[in-house]
Order: sequence, then C-alpha cells, then structure tokens
Amino acid sequence: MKDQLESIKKDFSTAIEKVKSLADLADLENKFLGRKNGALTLAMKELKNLPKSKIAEAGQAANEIKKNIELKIKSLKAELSQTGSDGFFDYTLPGQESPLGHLHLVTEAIREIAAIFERVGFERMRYPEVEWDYYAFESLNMPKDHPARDEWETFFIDKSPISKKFGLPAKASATAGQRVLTPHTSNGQVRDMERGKLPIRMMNISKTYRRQMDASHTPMFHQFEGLVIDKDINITHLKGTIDYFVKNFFLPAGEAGGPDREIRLRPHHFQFTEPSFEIDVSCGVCGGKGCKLCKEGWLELAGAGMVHPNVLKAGGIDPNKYSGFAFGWGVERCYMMKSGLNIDDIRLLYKNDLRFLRQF
Ligand code: FA5
Repeated sequence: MKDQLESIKKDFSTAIEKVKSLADLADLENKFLGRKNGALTLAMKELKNLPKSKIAEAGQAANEIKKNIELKIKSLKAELSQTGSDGFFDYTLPGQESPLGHLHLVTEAIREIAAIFERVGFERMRYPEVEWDYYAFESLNMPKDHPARDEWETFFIDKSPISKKFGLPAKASATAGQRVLTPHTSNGQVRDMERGKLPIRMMNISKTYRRQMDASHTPMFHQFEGLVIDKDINITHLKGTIDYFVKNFFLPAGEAGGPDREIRLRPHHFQFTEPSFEIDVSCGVCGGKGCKLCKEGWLELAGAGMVHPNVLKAGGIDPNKYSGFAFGWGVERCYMMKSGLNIDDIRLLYKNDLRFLRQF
C-alpha cells in the first residue's frame, strides 16, 4: 500500500505540471479523485483489506495525499479561472473585491458621541485609566472608608505606584492613596479643574473597570463624562444638554421626538453631585415590557447632577462664584439602545464573533 500511495503522489505531481486549461484540470481531478475509478479513491477502498494493525497508518497517509491533491487542484483552478485556456488574461473582467472590515461598534459609537458634543463646544480630554484613589474617590467627596465607594466595585492595584511623579494631586495637603483601575470617568472632573482654566466644557471618554458581569454589565466598559462649570449654570442647562444628546443619538435623522424611545430622569444619590439623578431609556429590546436586559422596561444609561461644592473646592474653584453640572453615561448601553438595533446582551459586543459583527 505504501508503494502504491507513493506512486500516486508521484504521478499526480507529474500530471499537474502538464495541465494547461480548466478542462485538463477537470480530467486530472477525475483521474485521481473520481468517485468510481479515481486512482486514490480505488487505493482508499483497498484499505479495509489490509491487516488491522496497518489500517490506521495507511489511512492517515492516504488522507494526507488526498488533502494535498485537493489543495493543489483548488489553487490551480483559481489561477486558471483568471487566465483563459489559451493563456490570455482578460483585463476587462471586473476585479475581485477584497472584503472590507469596519471599526468596532464601540469605537463607532465613541466617535459619534464625541462629534455630537463637539458641535456644542465640549472639548475632549483624556485622563488616566490607571488612577489614584484620590481622583477616583477622595476628591469626589468620598473620603476613605465611605460606604458610597462600594457601589463602584473597584479593582485596586496591589502594587506600589508605577510613577510617583506623574499625575499626583495638585493639592499639597491631599494624599494620593492606592492605585485603581478607574471605575468611572468622573476621575477626570477634579483633574480638569486643576488645569485652572475656566469656564469648563469638558468631555472624558475612556475605558472603565468594575468587578461585574451579566447581560447589562461587563468588567471593562466605556463611559463618557461631561463637565460644565461657569457662572450661573443651573439644572435647566443640564436637562437641555441631555435632551440635545438624546435627540441626536437615539432617534434616526428626521425623527427627533419620535415615539420609539423615552427618557426619564430619576432622583438618585451621588456623593459628588447635589441634586443627583439617574437617566433611564425605555428599553428598545422589549419595547418597555421588561426583559433579561432591562428587567422592568427601563434601562439605566447614566448618572448626572449639579457638581457638589466640595468637589469644586477640591478642584480649587470657589463654589460661591461658580456652579456646574456633570454626567457620566455607559457607551455600550447607549449603543445598544440605538433605534433599530436589538442587542439584548452587552457581552455580545466583546465576543468578537464575526457572525454578529458583520451585521452592522
Ligand atoms: C457613575 O459611574 C457616575 N460616575 C456617573 C456620574 C457622573 C454621576 C457625573 C454624576 C455626575 P454609575 O455607576 O451609575 O454612575 O454608572 C454610569 C453608567 O455607566 C451606568 O448607567 C451604565 O450605563 C454604565 N455602567 C456602569 N457599570 C457598568 C458595567 N459594569 N458594564 C457596562 N456599563 C456599565
């Protein structure tokens, strides 16, 4: 059997060199792989007559030769299909298009969100994703051991700081604390105030991290934070800005105010804003009936409120002269609630399954 297989392999190598056209190739394929009389097919039928101890080894060798023959035939077929049987290449044939990819859905959402806010004067800033406790919590009116910190289910880094020089609090009296993977983009609030430029219209879009995982939570997700500080800023400015974003992001062009999505502001508590709200959207997956994603018809998308005087003070701003609002939204959840999409599990966005990604 071994010799027979070797001779088939050799014959095929010689024969394929002589193939000039697709018709020759079809004959060759039939000669070696044809169902009834193909040389390799017949050899493989003989396998069952071998002694049992030899069958596995010979079968494996035959399969390898078969795979090799199929591969060579396939590649020659592709080559000959480009060139006519007489060797003429037809340059007027339409070219074969290379498959085109697209940016990841979350990247697309981030670009769209940034453009919406840039149109009304927000400046995009970047602040650290590996952050000091001070900026993630303490400067936001959450002293050490304050129970409100628990909500952020934070990853603390059990190592001494990487760089003592960069990014330490500007206030000489403040202690930087431990390092964390920033659990929210609000770490950018006091950092931005410390730049010393007023008024502020800042947005910070960044990766954020928490010990959470289910249909509406991932351990790494993105938030976008808005911070506005100026004289006489009040709650109507906050509501107007939320309204502007919602109308531009969730509803298809020309349908602003359409009935398919509703937004509500729900009173809430954050240590760093007073008053505080959470922003919910009527769920686009179940149409507001309640499902595994939203539970009761509304999906929470963001937190927001008027900046707390203690936070302004931490950033060196006089709360008697200036006021401001801030908000922080989940990018993935916002994307999932866009009109016409039906994504009922946030984890789908990070599975990198092409069958899912190609639909967008
Ligand atoms: C905050 O993180 C506040 N920093 C928001 C804020 C900013 C309030 C400024 C006031 C002023 P919260 O923990 O609710 O709030 O998170 C905000 C949003 O992030 C959520 O509504 C949700 O859309 C998103 N989010 C939170 N955790 C996850 C997670 N694990 N996976 C995906 N998205 C999440």
